Amino acid sequence: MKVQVALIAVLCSTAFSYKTYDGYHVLKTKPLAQEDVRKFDPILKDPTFDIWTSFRLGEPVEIMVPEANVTSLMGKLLRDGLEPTITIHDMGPIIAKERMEIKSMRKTEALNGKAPSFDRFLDIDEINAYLDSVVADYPALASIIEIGNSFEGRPLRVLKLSNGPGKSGLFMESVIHAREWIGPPVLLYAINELTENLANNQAVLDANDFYFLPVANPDGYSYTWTNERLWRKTRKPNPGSTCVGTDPNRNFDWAWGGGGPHDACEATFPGAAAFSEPEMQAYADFLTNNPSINMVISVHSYGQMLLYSWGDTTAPPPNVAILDSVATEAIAALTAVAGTTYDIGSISNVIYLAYGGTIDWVLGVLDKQAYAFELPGGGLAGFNPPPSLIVPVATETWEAIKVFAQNIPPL
Ligand code: 0X9
Ligand code: ZN
Repeated sequence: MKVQVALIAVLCSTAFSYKTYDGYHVLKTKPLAQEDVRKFDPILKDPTFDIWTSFRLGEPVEIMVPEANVTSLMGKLLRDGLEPTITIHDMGPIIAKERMEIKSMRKTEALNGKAPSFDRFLDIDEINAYLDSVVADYPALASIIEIGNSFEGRPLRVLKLSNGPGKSGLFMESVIHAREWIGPPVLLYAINELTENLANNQAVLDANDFYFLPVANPDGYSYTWTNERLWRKTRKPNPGSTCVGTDPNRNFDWAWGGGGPHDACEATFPGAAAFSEPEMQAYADFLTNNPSINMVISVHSYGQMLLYSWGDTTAPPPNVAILDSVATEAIAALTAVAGTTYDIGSISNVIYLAYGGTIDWVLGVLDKQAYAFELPGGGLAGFNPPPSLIVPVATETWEAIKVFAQNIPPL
């Protein structure tokens, strides 16, 4: 009996440790004008509020807020003339539904003895199993390179696809921001195209090597599956603060720490120092040590934007003409699939100044071409797109990836 009670207690605590988001609201402002941008400064500093979108002029801002703080945030936004409306009255059911769906699909897969596919999101173990299966099925093409370990000791696993030596490489990475779940399926779909569907993509693999890091922030990504669906940062504690984690996309050693001072509780906390996060240090070291990698694509969500440098200044980089023309050609190919539109431009001009970002470091320090996708979101549900969106997003994005691949600078 005692054992049973203890067991039930353990089961309950496990079942209930996942943050419910019950009562969390999402508020949406009017489309932003230039003079509105600074009104968000206090909201950005306060961890009570979670700004979802990469905000930009002419677009509304979406902010998630716990029930207890809805009135005060509404008041502030009203006073600031930002015309808030409520788009979601309760995030709880959205989070719960996503989880239930995954659970039931896993059950069906187990019953049918079928591997998971692009009809649902995969946790880190499932992603790793997929990468292992690719190596098992295509040993002549595929290999796994462990480029380092996360703070909590998870390996950072890069899948390399190559059919011969001496080629220029494309490196792609996703979920540097843990909650941006639509990223990994886009990378896995590309891997699938270059293996299972190689017959249609032979020329792509003949021309270049490919490196995929589907889980660039494994501790954060794991945490979104076990504890908090909308976690963004790494999971390394910050001495002297109760707030955990660093924004990996502010942790690179390029204009690091700009726009400060910073507090560990900010969503965009850049860390105690550049490359304070072992994941980002490993990422940077890998690119540094593999000079044949001549292009990097960082996959984020959401916002339907294709971004290039700089993030830390509105001045254009020296190679802006190339960056812009490749990006434009890639997005034209993407849009041709189903009409999805993207904004194209530099981070600082399209959204906001961002310091210590991945792609700025790649261009500024390594002098390699780098781009960032902000993939489509899930409508009102932002970071929780329905799984039915995976295939359409992955399919159209693959068309853009092929254009990027055609434009990798040769060795
Ligand atoms: O703020 C960020 O880090 C990015 N937006 S997100 O919603 N994914 O957090 C935008 C910064 C631009 N840089 C890259 N997308 N790499
Ligand atoms: Zn992101």
